[in-house]
Amino acid sequence: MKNIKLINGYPFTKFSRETYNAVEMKERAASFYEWMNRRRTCRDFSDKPIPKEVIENIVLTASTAPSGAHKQPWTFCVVSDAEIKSKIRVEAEKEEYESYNGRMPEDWKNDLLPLQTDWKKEFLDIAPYLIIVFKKSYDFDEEGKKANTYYANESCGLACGFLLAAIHSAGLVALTHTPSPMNFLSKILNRPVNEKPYLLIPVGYAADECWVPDIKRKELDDVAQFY
Ligand code: IYR
Repeated sequence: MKNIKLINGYPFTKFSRETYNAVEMKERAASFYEWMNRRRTCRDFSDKPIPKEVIENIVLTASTAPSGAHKQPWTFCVVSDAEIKSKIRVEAEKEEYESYNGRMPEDWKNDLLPLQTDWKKEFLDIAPYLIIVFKKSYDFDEEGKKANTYYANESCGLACGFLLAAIHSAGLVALTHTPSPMNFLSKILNRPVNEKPYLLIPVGYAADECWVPDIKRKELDDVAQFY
């Protein structure tokens, strides 16, 4: 039976987990870093199908992320329907065309040159799944009354991090795509007023031939200060 005790009337369950000795811990931390450092953002997807169950577990993993007051202020819209994907591509490309041809300042476009991105987003049709993450700035309770969420931005960022790690762990690739503005996603997916589009993430196998920018990641000294 589950070990439950009440603290001020609220149920708590006893938490325990395995620990590792220093040697094992060093080895696990190093190999996890090595594994995560192999993750790359990909723009060339295969259309090869993925079992739905895999996507379900990826979304469940994302939803294990910590969130403000445990409100889990997110909805993951999972799109595999070709017609909806195509609608999303048309609208995303409209916005991206405007962004690349006027809205984005020159220095921004220059910073993107090493990544060779442009307004064309064919991956939105090709990737077998698009996961569109919606952020709930507030929620509705069972009676339909407004209910608060907290740190929805931070919470969704954490959930997306977990999502990307889960995708990587399954041997799949993703792209954190940020069409801007992205309110067209609320319309196409018919989302309620309390949800705002947060990130659009195509998921799939990398294409047989997939090239990614030859970028380097910052050294520890450049990203950390030890006190
Ligand atoms: N939203 C555009 C532009 C873009 C912006 C950043 I910052 C990137 O790291 C990559 C692309 C797009 O998705 O193409």
